[in-house]
Amino acid sequence: MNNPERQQIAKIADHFAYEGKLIGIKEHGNGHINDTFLLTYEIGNMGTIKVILQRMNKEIFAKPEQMMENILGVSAFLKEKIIKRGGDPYRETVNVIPAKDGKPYYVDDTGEYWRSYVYVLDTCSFDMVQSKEDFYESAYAFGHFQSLLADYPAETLYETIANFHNTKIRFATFLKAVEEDVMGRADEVREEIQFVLDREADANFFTDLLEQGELPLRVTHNDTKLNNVLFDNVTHKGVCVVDLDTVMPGLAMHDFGDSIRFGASTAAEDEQDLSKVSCDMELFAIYTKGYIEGCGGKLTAREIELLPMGAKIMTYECGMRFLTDYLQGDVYFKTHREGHNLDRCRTQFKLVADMEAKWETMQEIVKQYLK
Ligand code: GN1
Ligand code: MG
Repeated sequence: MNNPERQQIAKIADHFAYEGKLIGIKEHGNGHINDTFLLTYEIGNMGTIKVILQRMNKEIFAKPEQMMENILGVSAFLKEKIIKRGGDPYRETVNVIPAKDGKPYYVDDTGEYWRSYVYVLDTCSFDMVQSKEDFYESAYAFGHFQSLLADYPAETLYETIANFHNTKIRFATFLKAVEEDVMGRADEVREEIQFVLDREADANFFTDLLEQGELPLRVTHNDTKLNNVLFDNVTHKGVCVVDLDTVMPGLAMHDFGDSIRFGASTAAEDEQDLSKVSCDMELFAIYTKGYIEGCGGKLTAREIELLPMGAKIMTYECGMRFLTDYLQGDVYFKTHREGHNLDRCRTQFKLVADMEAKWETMQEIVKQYLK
């Protein structure tokens, strides 16, 4: 970060209900959508305190006010449960710090939306699985998150991104992007396009079952990447589920699947050497155990049976989204190099193919929980 950028952030920070003197500004995290900063304040002689300041992506979240209303509602609900269980409400869920005018966000002169969170002390996050135990912890944390929200009034939640995990609609958007080919990139990715087309049935799978009323809609997180769980530095317990931007009614299989596509992969999401990319069955088994246990017996047999399908479809959908964005000129996900979205798409499709090859094993693993 350069000085003018720092000054800009300091100016924004002035509008939040912070106390003390701002002594440090750093970029933070690896999200693909929002811009995140870690601010350090010195409060008199009492030492320092850190807070998160985030610019929300208003192209993607068209109604930031509604998103913040969701987050306030969900986090207040979680806080109450955490306190009842003797937990620490400042560590185990997100805490929004309001702007000086009391609103949960601040709009700057250029129309950008900002928000702030309490920084959860002595925690860390990972972009790749470091140990099996950590992966179990993340699974338990996401499962538990869902189970805590099982009685949340789902009808009060706004849909922050319409049809977010509607794979059927994602498929239609993809087809349109191929047809329009605004960047003239389609010819170069015929193989990837074919990969998507060959699996159209997968795109319709969950939407069809939902229409037939076969699956329960739950309040789900919808962005269950490993780096959306904070781990305690010392105990390595999964302490806090963050990034509540897409908490909406959804499918348990989607939450499960998104974690698998990201965390059970043997390589980074944007790895260019595809020979390194595969879906680790041991990690798949560990996540399955942690997630089912975290959900505390709330998943139906049908949901458990469909967990492998969730993994495959979420990976397919994510790859399709990266490819769509590549075709549309990299307008959605942040990219840091040429062809970044294409690299990401290829890892996802490699994972899908690998899951297809390991399908029987995945079925066997979840079957143990159906007895
Ligand atoms: C985005 O912002 P981040 O990194 O948590 C995206 C997810 C994708 C993910 C792929 C709102 O998540 O849906 O799965 O990138 N979030 C949104 O890494 O689109
Ligand atoms: Mg996110």
